[in-house]
Amino acid sequence: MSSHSHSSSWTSFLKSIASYNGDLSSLTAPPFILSPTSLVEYSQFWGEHPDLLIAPNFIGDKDSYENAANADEIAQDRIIAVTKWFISTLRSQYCSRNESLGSEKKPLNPFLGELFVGKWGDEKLGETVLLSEQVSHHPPVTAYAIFNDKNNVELQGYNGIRASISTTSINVKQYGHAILKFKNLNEEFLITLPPLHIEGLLVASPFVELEGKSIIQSSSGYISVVEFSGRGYFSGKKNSYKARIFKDKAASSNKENALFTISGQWSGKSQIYQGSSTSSKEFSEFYDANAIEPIHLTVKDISQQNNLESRKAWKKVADAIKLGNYDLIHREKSELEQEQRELRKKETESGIKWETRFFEERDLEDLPEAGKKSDPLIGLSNLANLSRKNVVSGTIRGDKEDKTSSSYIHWRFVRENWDKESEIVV
Ligand code: HCR
Repeated sequence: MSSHSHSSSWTSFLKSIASYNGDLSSLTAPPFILSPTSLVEYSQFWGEHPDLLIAPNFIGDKDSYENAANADEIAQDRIIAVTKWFISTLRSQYCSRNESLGSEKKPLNPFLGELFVGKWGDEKLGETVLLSEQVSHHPPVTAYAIFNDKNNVELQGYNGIRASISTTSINVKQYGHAILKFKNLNEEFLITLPPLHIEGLLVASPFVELEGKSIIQSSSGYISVVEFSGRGYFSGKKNSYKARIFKDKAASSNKENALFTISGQWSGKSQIYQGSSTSSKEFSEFYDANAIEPIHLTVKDISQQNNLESRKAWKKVADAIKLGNYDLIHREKSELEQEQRELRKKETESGIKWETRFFEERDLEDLPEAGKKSDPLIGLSNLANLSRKNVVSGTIRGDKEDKTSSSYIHWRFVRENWDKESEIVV
């Protein structure tokens, strides 16, 4: 911490955290901990390794897979490739503020309808497009789709968070999930989002550590169980993880059944071992997060953006944050928030609800009979024995959370809406 004023404003922030009411966005944080970036931008982190995202598409093909004697091998290679892509997203998702801004920061709280769009170009792979939209303001929920039409690959998902405070950390549970479809292969994957906590609060240098699990369930049956831990649990190193690949959910009940075990740091190096043990000397390097830099997407210049696009809408606030001018930040933010309140008021008065642009809510309990199986979560959550309700991501079917919640509503991408979009361009 550099100055006395920093230290006193941080102390008042810590005190405000102590009386936290459940809504992280309502916390008034000192300017030096504010990020000039809105949370709606964070969806880009899923796509910063487009080659790894698309790689499984080139492992076998639909016909060879369905008829092949080596079908098992193909399915294993694909889930390993999806696990590698998933691990590759984590450094951007959870470390990028520390790397570029010196510590984790408090992102701007997106307004309803806020958009962040862009694309990754690649001569061989073709264009990969990101559409990210704030589909709910309270509670905050961001939905996104990342697709590459040349290869028929589509990732879609949504996320929201619920936080609680303990004496030394902020504990965050994620809601939502991602679904990765390889349409050429007729294979899809469900990915659950891990819990996390924020450490380093007492020394004003917050950083994220992941905990718990992420599950990657393939429609082939194969499952990858990724377990996270911090300093001292598996290896004494921060950002540790172990991913075990099993033939199916039943096999995953015994760790000894792991066909492959991957172990290391998601923000550094990890190795892959055959079988369930990591003590063998025979392993190969799996992924090195520091050796492969993320590829940032291209975003239009602000002068060409629509008023709903994040960087245009937040420009004045972001500039004030960069200046560290608290009064200006407060003024500019209040202006934007006031506009939003007025919009909502007008909508209530006219009885017209805000319509989300690229995503819609789908009630999985209420799908037309013929389409019951039409949502990927139904089959994939069955295979993984996960709840299909809108509960903490990765909740096991029959757990307390699953029993007490009654909502089966999830956000889904409506591709046709993008196809007929005329105002927003990437
Ligand atoms: C918890 C967090 C907001 C949510 C961010 C999420 C979970 C959003 C979805 C992304 O896919 C992954 C992701 C990464 C971020 O690490 C996570 C943020 C970390 C901090 C931020 C809090 C709201 C900020 C609290 C204020 C602190 C810094 C004192």
